[in-house]
Parts: sequence; C-alpha cells; structure tokens
Amino acid sequence: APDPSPAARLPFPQDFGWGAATSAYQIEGAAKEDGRGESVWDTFSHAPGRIRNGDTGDVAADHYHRYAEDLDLMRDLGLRSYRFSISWPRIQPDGTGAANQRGLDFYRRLVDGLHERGISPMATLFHWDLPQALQNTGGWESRDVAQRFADYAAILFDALGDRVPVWLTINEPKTVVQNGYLTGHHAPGLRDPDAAYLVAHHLQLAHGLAVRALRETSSTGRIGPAFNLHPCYPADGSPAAAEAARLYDGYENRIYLDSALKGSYPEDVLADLGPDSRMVRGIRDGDLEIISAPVDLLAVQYYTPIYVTATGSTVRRWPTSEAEWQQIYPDGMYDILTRVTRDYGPIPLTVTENGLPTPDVLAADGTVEDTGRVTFLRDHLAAAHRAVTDGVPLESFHVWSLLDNFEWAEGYDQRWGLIYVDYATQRRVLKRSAHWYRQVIADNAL
Ligand code: GBH
Repeated sequence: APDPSPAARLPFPQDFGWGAATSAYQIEGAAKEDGRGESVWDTFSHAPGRIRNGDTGDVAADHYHRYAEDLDLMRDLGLRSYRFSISWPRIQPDGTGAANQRGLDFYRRLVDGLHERGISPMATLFHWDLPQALQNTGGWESRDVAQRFADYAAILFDALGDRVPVWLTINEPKTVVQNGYLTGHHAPGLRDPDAAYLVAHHLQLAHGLAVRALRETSSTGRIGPAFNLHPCYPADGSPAAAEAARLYDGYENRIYLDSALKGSYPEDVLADLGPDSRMVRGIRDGDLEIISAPVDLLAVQYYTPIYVTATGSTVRRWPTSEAEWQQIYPDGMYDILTRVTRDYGPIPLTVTENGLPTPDVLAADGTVEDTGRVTFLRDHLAAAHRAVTDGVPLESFHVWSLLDNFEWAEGYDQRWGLIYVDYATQRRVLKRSAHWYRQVIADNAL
C-alpha cells in the first residue's frame, strides 16, 4: 500500500522523546563480573522450577560486554531517549556500604556513550534486582530497606547526577507486590497477602526517600515514579460490577498513584485491608508526607486493560498476545493517559513501557517479520497521539523493549524486542518493527 499522504499523518510534538527501554537483569548478563553481588533474581532463577526452561539471566543479551554495539544500534534507530536500569548489586554488592567503583564505571561509560550519540539517558534506580543480602534480612518486608534504597540512590546521584537528566525510582511497585508476594511468580517467590501490602508501603516509602535524597544534592535532574497502570473496566453494566471494578482499581492503580501524588492511601483499599493488616499497622506518622515528596514527572507503563465482574473476578474481552495476561486494547492507552492527567495532573508524563511479545523467527534471508508488533505499536502510538491532541502533556514514549531479553518467569521464550537477539551467537538483527520505528522517528509522525 502507498504511504499515507503527509497531511493524513499524525505529527508528534517537536522534540518528542522517541525511546526504547530495557532493565539490567534482563539484558546485562556478566552476573559475576567486576564485583557484582547477588540479587534475588539470581537466587530465584537458579532455583529449580521457577523459570521456563530453567533459564537464568547469567548471560542474557550480554549487554554488559556489548553495550557499545548496542549504543550504535540505538543511534542507527535515531532514538532520542534510552531508558535502562541500574543493578543495585553492581553498585553495593551486599546492599549497603561503600560503592563498588567498577560497577559505577560501567554505568558512567554507558551514560557517556549515550550523550556522545545524542541520546538522552533515563535511569531507573530499581527494576527488581534487590541485593540478596538485603532479602536475607527481610527484604521489602523490612522498613529498613527503604532507607538502604535511599542510601544507594544517593551514591548514584553523587556519581551520575551531573549527566542523567531523568531518574525513575522504582519500576512497577505493583509487580513486586503482586508477583513477588501474591502469586509468587517472581522473586522472592512468596505467597503472603498480608506481607504483600506492607511491601507496597515500604516500596512507596523508598520512592519518597529517594526523591528527597535527590533534592538534597545540587543536581538539576528530574525524578518520578514508574507505575504500570491497568485501566479497570466493569465487565458488564451492573452496579455491582462497577463497584468491584472501582475497588480493583484501588489495588491496581490508586494505592500507588494516590499515595505518591496526593499524599493519602485510598480509603476503600485501607478499609478493605482492615486495621489489623500489616500494612495499615506499618504506616507511621509522616510516612505519607515522605511518599508524596513532589516529583517532576510521572512515568506510565501500559500493557493491558482489566475487566472486572460483580464478584471481583476478571474476564477477557479482547484478543491476547503471546503473554496470556495481555489483552490488546489500544484505547486503554488513551484512557489511562487522560485519566492520570485529569485525576493527578497536570504533570509531565512519559510512557516508559509499551509493547508485546511476538513469535519472531530469524528467516534465512536475515529478516525478522514481526508485523504484529508494528500494528500494535502503531495503534498504541495513535492512541497516545489522540491523548496529546486532547491536552495530555506527554513528552516521550519508550517501546518495551530495545532488545529481546530475559522475560522473567518466561525466560527467553518470549521475545519483546525491536531488535532480535540470536542467543547462540549474540548477533543482533533489526526486526521489521525496528525499521518501521526508525522511520516514525525520522518523520516525527505516524
Ligand atoms: C513489565 O511488566 C516489566 O517492567 C518488564 O520488565 C517486563 O519485561 C515487561 O513488562 C513485559 O512483561 O505471570 O500471570 O502472574 C509488565 C507487567 C506484571 C505483566 C507481571 C506480567 C505477570 C503475570 N507485568 N505480569 S503472571
């Protein structure tokens, strides 16, 4: 089909931050190098039966050694922003104490390499790889870990604060709560609802303490939280479904949004947890003030909607991707961006993750035809564009992910990248979607 005429295209704001995202444990490998300590994900992935095919992040996409090549690929794509995460156990092998210089050096090389290529670094402080030593003393169930996190963050602000313009504190606290402590599908693999929401509180506290730590430096860098938000819709028109969807939204979204941006936990969730819950008992005077330390931007990650029935169970309404939890619903992107602007704004927004897994194969002619990813991204970017047109202050968009990588409990089975990784050789191949994205960036339009 011929290209749509330029007039029919959807132009994005000037200087829009076209980006892609990754996280440390999912791409770096080099698990024992340069003094890196162990994280809960090393322990979890090496425990039998936890990860599909027994995969681990020991080697992953070997990005620790191949970062220069990966930086060149980012430049080839024309990326303007790259979101990565910093591995806490590379910086503090045991989670406390002096910084490991070799760990800091890696991220300094990475950040400098981004600047040399005209790409803006966006650093996530924590993308789930808690030092195992801190897990051994209680992990996120221990309030003390929030202060340890602020100390770790201060090391990074000191070392990199002059060259990282945007910091994100904690990637998806909800996923740590739900997968780490409710389903047990992620590290540390527990199933303990009472512990789970205390963990939520401590993650939020850690976020706020890190924001305060940045403000104590002279850095001009901006900082905010990174939440994966699920629009929760009633599955039918009954009042009971509407009420159930509202409570579901409290647990999925408002517990994080309200505490960080309004300084209070949602009353319906607190009532549902009850006064005897470990979380409610764990909230101390002054905590909400810390948690709601003013932030500079809000990072939104959108993958799927949730449809809630009158009994509080969930049903599917749209086709799913290879990830059975993901329903493909681009309008959810519009709904969530306009909703956070309405309820919590105006605040600058960045989309820090959006994407899907596809059954990619490297063909004999060297191409990877991931047309499903092109359609998905086009539809979700069109929905984001519609939100911008309606006044949402969206400044950047990051595809999850730059590279195929270790998809947590799914191991290497699910491929989420714009760039294919042939794990046997670590060769990188731009997929159809990468070529498409490069053109979108060059045009600054869909
Ligand atoms: C993001 O999580 C992560 O930030 C990123 O690291 C990850 O690679 C990416 O998405 C793709 O998944 O196993 O049935 O209990 C997105 C939110 C939360 C979605 C956990 C999958 C597991 C569902 N994820 N959830 S299940």
